[in-house]
Amino acid sequence: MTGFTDILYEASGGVARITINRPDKYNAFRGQTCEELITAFNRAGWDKSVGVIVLTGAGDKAFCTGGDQSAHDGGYDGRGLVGLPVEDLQTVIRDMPKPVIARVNGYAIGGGNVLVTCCDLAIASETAQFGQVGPRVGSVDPGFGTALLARTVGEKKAREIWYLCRRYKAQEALEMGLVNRVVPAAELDAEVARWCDEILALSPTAIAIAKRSFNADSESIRGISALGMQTLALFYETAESKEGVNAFMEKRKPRFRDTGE
Ligand code: 2NE
Repeated sequence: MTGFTDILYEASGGVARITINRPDKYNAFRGQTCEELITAFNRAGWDKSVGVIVLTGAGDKAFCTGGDQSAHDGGYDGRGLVGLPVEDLQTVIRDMPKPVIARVNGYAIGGGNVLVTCCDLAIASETAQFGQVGPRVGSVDPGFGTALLARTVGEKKAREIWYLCRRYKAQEALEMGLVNRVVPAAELDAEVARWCDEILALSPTAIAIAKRSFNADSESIRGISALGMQTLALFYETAESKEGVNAFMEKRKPRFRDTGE
């Protein structure tokens, strides 16, 4: 499919592959990236020749590092409550009636970590790293980023991830249930292809019903997300939040407690 600037799209052999193509930004997404991803997911999701969707990032450094901090001045650059239709992107991944596999080739940080959480399955390279940075950069993904993460890795672990903002190696992500499999980087594509082939041999309708039933059980989180993003838009206007963005861009430690918020 042509017409994209921030992503790559290809579909063949029953598999649609969607690649965030901003390696110089560690595959961080801006408003445009989210819009293109939503378009690509809708295309793949309703293409009857496609049985599995693979989401990944270009290069070997990053899967996705969340919102592009260089496009974020308290509001990012597009539509949606915070200038990124990120809640729509998370929703479309869940709404596609076929499995979405995260092929995690590097950092899955911030909103990138949330995308892994929203994908049905995740296969990671040994070099991948996972984590949240929101409270370090004056942000938070309140909804699928918190509540669905808690369902995935457990309440205590999810709270640790958000409250301490540590980085976790691929093996740790496997142990906490955030990913399904970890393989050496050189074997990542072959492993993803094996999982796709196994899925493609099965009944697509049975899988679609299974996916919708898993989603139905956690659907209330969509409402938490809408409420949370509305709140986040207000938080982005504060000195405390702006201090986080500025500190990241200036490569220094944030001084949140000096902002008087
Ligand atoms: C990804 C990570 C952990 C990598 O750390 P390190 O030490 O290996 O590299 P460095 O130097 O921090 O980053 C390498 C280059 O990538 C850029 C950096 O600015 C740097 O650029 P140069 O100095 O080489 O020019 N880079 C990395 N991530 C970026 C980003 N997200 N936006 C723009 N440039 C980015 C480390 O870089 C890190 O922790 N990144 C911060 C990630 C971050 O703040 N993400 C946004 C969180 S908020 C969010 O995602 C969100 C949401 O979930 C829901 C709604 C709205 C926003």
